[in-house]
Amino acid sequence: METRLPRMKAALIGVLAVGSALAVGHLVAAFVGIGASPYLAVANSTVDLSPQWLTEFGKQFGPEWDKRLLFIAIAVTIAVLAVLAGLLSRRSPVPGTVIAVVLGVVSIAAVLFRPDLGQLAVLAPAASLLVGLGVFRWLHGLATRQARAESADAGADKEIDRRRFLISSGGVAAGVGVAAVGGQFLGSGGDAEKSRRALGSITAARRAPAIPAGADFASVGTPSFITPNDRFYRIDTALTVPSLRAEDWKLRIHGLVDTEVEYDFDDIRGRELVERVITMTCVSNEVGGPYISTAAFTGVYLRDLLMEAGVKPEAGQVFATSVDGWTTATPVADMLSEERGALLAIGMNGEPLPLEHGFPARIVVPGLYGYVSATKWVIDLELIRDGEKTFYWQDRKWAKEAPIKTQSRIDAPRSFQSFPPGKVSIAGIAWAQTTGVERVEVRLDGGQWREAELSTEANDQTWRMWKLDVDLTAGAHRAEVRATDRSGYTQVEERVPPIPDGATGWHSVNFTVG
Ligand SMILES: Nc1nc2c(c(=O)[nH]1)N[C@H]1C(S)=C(S)[C@@H](COP(=O)(O)O)O[C@H]1N2
Ligand SMILES: [Mo]
Repeated sequence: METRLPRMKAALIGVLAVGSALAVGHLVAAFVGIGASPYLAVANSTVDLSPQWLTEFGKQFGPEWDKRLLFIAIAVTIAVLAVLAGLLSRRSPVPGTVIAVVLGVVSIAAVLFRPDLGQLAVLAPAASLLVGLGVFRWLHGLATRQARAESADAGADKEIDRRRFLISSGGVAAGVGVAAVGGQFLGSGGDAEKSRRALGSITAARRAPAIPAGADFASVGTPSFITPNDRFYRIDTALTVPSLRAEDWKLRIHGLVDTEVEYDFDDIRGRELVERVITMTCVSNEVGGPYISTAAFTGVYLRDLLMEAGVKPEAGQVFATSVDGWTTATPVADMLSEERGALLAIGMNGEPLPLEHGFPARIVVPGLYGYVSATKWVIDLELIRDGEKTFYWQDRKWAKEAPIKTQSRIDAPRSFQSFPPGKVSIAGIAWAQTTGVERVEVRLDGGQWREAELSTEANDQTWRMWKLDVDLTAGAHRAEVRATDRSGYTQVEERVPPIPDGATGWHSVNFTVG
């Protein structure tokens, strides 16, 4: 007589088999590169292969949330597949076996295509496949035996088989938890963090001028002039922070150069380090958005490194690659410009770069949005002809070149804040990197533009704070802001979205008095 597993049990077997496959893969990945975890590899490939609209849809949840949502969506998809695989295998283990092999091959392929993983990394999805298959066949066998005993009504055997299945599946579930947590713990950037701590502080021989007194209006609600490292905005496509030790880091400069050069961390640290205070901005910042921060970066001029290699005249762009395979390209002229002073940075606010901000080394180019310049975990610079290759966000319809647009934001009041009648301080930030902010104007309830007081300027590569004290009657009010830079350009009212090369429009805030 034909035996069929009960639905619940069949589904459970599917989930446990897939769960153990992913958990063991994650654990093995902790030793061969956490990115080889089949779960993370599939997630990373999903990010890289996502259609444009999905990427943009995800981004509106913010960089932390879109990652979390992606992890959840992938987990749910995998769980559904696991249940289906289980249900399809009620009569015979063949369908589940086939699905396991297919999933295994897909994750092996996903890992092989990650540019940041070595050969050994294949061990993780391979272990995953073997364990997944093993657990599936084993639990399926136990459950089938039990089902047979039940249909034959074999008294005591039935009870033994039932217990055996329960204990085995409980054991598998516990093992899944231990392996997943263990992998997460062992694989979470421990070596890189140790290497970072061993470096101590990073001090520049040529310090940036001290931040002038009155550079911010933090007392009335603007950000502090320097953003502390743990509050600096973070944007990247990395689902797990690349873990690279300073000892293992190398930067290669090649392509259209006279001589290819390679630097290790000591080469860079041993040079005369310079410190520059720079405001970084993300192109995906909406008008009024949070993706802007300022730090004192320490490093060496990229210009010096590029000159050592000798840039050939036909080179038009510097194509940069990070250890996790993310790429960008920056016009050679911007990298070589002395006024701009693009850096290969190894320090941020006196410390080595935090892991999330590109440890051991990143690029910072004042005046250009991060996606066309600020490669974190950078390991390779190739001089190419203009347009010879396309880079990560260019392939996703963002502009090839993207200087930062002059912008301003109201930080106080917050939207929908209410005040007692009397004096209200309106305050915020404005930025026009490499040009400098000339003037900021505020308009209340659609009235006359009034010039705001500007904070003391640190340099033309950083933001500038502004404030205006106003007396307002009771009721609802609306404040708008616009900045003018030293080229004479005044922000236009017309709103354009961030894609393809940065948002425009006036930021406004509604609040009430009374
Ligand atoms: N390797 C890598 N570097 C990257 C990115 C990335 O996704 N991967 N994102 C870029 C973008 S879009 C921005 S705005 C800046 C953000 O740098 P931060 O996270 O240190 O603020 O890094 C840039 N460098
Ligand atoms: Mo960005």
